[in-house]
Amino acid sequence: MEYYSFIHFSVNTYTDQEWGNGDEDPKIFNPVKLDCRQWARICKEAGMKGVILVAKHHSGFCFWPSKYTEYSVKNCPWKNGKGDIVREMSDACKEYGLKLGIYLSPWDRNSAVYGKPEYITYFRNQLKELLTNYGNIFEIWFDGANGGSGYYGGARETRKIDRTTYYDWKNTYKMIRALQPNIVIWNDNGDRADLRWVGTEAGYVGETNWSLLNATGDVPENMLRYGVENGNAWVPGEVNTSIRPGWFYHTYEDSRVKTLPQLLDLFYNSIGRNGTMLLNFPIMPNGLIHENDERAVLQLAKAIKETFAVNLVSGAKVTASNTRNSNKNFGAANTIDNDKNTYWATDDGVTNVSLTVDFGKPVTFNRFLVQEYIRLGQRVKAFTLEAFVNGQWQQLAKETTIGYKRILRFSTVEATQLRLNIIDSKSVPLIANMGVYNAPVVLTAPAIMRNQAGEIIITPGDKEAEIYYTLDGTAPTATSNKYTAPFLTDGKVNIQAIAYAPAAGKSSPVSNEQFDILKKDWKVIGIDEKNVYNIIDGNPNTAWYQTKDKKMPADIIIDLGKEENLAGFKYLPGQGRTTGIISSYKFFVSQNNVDWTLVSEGEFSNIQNNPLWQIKNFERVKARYIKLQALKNTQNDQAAGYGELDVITY
Ligand code: FUL
Repeated sequence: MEYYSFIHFSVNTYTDQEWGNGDEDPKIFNPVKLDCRQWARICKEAGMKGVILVAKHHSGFCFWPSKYTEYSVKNCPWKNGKGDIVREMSDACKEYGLKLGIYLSPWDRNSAVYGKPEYITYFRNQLKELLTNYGNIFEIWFDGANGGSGYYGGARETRKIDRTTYYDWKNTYKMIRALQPNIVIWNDNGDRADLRWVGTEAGYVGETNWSLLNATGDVPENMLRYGVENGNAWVPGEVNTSIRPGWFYHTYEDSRVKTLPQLLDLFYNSIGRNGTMLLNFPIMPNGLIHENDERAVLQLAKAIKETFAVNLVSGAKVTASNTRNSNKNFGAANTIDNDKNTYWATDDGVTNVSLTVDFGKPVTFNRFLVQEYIRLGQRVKAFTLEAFVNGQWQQLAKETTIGYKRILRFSTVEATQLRLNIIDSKSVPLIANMGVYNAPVVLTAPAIMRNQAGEIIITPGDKEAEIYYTLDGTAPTATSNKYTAPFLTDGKVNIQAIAYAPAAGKSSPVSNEQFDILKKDWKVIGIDEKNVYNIIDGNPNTAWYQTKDKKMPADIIIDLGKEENLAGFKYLPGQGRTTGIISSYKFFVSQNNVDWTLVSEGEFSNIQNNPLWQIKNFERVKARYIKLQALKNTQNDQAAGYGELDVITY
């Protein structure tokens, strides 16, 4: 189970919230196109092995007709209250050959008895339903989140519990294991479970990653991230993250689905670091996974497939500097026989040892995969990787743990031999499998920005890609200007760029950016904060927000340094947050920063759902100063934020 999905969907999908409060009317839950087969098909095509369905999130709303509450699909319009999403998911998983897991939130903001002992009975009853009626469940997920406040049957108060003792996990675990002997328990609430959180939802685990923790005691963040070398409990790390910023669906995140380079980072930083990868799909109100999410995850699947299609060690010769009892059963060849159950081992006490792969000819590669024979524990503490290039050994990597699987990325080399040096190991190292691959260059359209100084910076999705660009409006090819470092430009620039993989002779789609006048001499007036220059630094990922005490209308005034011929302006809201997105504005110009002329006013339509560049043209006018006045934001509060502000000149 290296790779599986999360499915987040509930009543709060319909209120556009990340957490439901427990008082959402079940009548809002009406996913008219709900199709668990679509979810399962996408997971299967993505190469996943299973699905963890959020059967009940913090709102308390149940996806199955539980006998123990009315707050469920029983009382929603979908299928006239006769539906059961857990059943449909379980059937779809069977059809697509996927395993089913369940997320059941311990925190329940609907339940009147939450916080009291009776709730534990309620919780266990629900667990029993889920673990009895839907076949084999491979994993059960107990979220640790508890924000305190909630509806709680109408009490509308804050209820605090001690999450280490309240749920009496010991007895709950007993019940779970009796009902589902093969289940894996994930729990962020106290008693040690079978899998651990890695301390972040950002999609990575430590490069050093021990699959061990201590069976008792606290687990501070560094233990979550790196595990515990000498821990006495087997608790591997599971990397959970969402394909979008949020766990639940929000239209305004349609343009923020993780890109292929981001998803590849996630893959290498989870599965590639001895972790599992649990990737979330938020479900839309209509009951489907959005096409952007599907496209992204299938692109990842394709990239993984292409990368690992040909293992370059097959046909190579492997030798070891030491082999246990010089016995062939523990021979080096076991590491390339494609069988995870055979392994190479050394004599007792030999923990500094190497394994050399001789390709017999020059081979080009940029990925190395290695696996320990994990049934006998995780052992390797330090290793290096070297390639024999032009008659010399060259170090490619210096690392710590391996574990079940470790995958290293490095710049492409051409070498005749490869050497894995185990430097230190807790005990005799046992290596079950090795792989050497040549990943194709990822060809996504490069990102182009121009900073305030006027430097053009082009970043490819894969640092091995070459970049070519044009400034004359023609389509770039591999014979255009080659980009090697940021370069200065002045005035209006129309730039087009491609990423190019020379070996494959393939190029990415074209990126195109048009920059207007240089902002080098621009000054933000009246705001004495360095970060305010994030507004004009050309980087969409840096933003500035008006201070909390600032009320609407909130102004930003910029001195352009000299009189300019203005014909419009552009506004990009902050990309990192959903607050401070200006929706209603006035735009003024001035020659002297005293007398202002209104040149444009109106709204930025649909900016909450699609927080992209807003372009407003106005009658030509000459001016030195510009003022963007925020009148309203999408949340009807006083916050005003800016990712970028720019002008259009004639
Ligand atoms: C968190 C929850 O609060 C989120 O809503 C989400 O379910 C995530 C997987 O875990 O702790």
